[in-house]
Amino acid sequence: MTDVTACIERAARLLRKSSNVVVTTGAGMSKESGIPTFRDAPNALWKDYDPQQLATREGFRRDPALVWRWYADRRAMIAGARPHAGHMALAEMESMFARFILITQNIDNLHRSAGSTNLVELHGNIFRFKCFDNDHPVEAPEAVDEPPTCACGSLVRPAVVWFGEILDDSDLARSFEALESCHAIIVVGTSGLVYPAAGFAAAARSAGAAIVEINPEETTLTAQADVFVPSTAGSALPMLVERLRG
Ligand code: BJW
Repeated sequence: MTDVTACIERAARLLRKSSNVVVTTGAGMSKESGIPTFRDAPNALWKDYDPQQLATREGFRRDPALVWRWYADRRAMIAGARPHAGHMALAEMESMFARFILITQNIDNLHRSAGSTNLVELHGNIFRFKCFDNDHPVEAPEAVDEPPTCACGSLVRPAVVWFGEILDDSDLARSFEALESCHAIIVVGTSGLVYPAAGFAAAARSAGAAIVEINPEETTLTAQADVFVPSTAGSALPMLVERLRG
């Protein structure tokens, strides 16, 4: 029996005792769909740019066309991606527990495409748009090289959450209500560096929940996890669902 199989079995045992489960996912969840993680080496075209500078209001103010093109390139790449077996496993998991919520930091729509419905997209969605000054929702604009203009005169931007921006109140309320009552939290494919998501496992733990982490690399969370599964989302999640079905 491999270590991973033993870890999956331990995770399944914990989850069988739980009727209220939170799953939280980060960029590693989408890696096997061909989408690079946020902190992976960037592709050649963007190697001279720091995502932490581009994904900010200051970055957009400084050079709106540059930030617009960065998102347009990423959107084109994401549009060609499909959910993998791990996304499908999480969609199936939704019906296995009396209460279940999936809180993703990903903006790529893949959980929705896989069929997850009780979903919080904490950092927004790259296929939605709003204006920079007033947050007016804007219909998906034509593919253009420069940000278009909203009816109010403000430039249009992707409806994602940049560094330093406040997250949506109702998304946060739904998330913390679930975290404060869950029996177990499964943390998949996040480096745990960006708040508030980086604090979710600790919030769930303070309320008495068990922590399962799935990641091929150890993270800042690993030492606190009850079970660490050293594997990828696309491999570990289908195995876990299989064990839960059995
Ligand atoms: C695999 C795998 C496989 C690989 N399978 N796994 C408290 C303390 C300090 C600072 C702050 C704080 N509270 C707030 C802040 C400021 C800031 C923050 O956290 N800064 C940190 C850098 C320190 N947070 C914010 O600004 C947030 N706003 C906020 O809190 O407002 C109130 C406030 C503001 C200011 C001060 C205080 C309070 C907003 C955060 C918005 C983040 N937005 C981004 C961009 C979204 C749009 C876009 O994509 O362009 O969201 S940043 C980026 O990081 C993106 C991601 O969702 C996010 C997290 O990254 P993630 O998902 O963890 O990806 P990676 O790449 O880091 O990790 C991938 C992992 O996958 C790795 O572990 C791999 O090993 C693993 N992996 N293959 C499974 N196959």
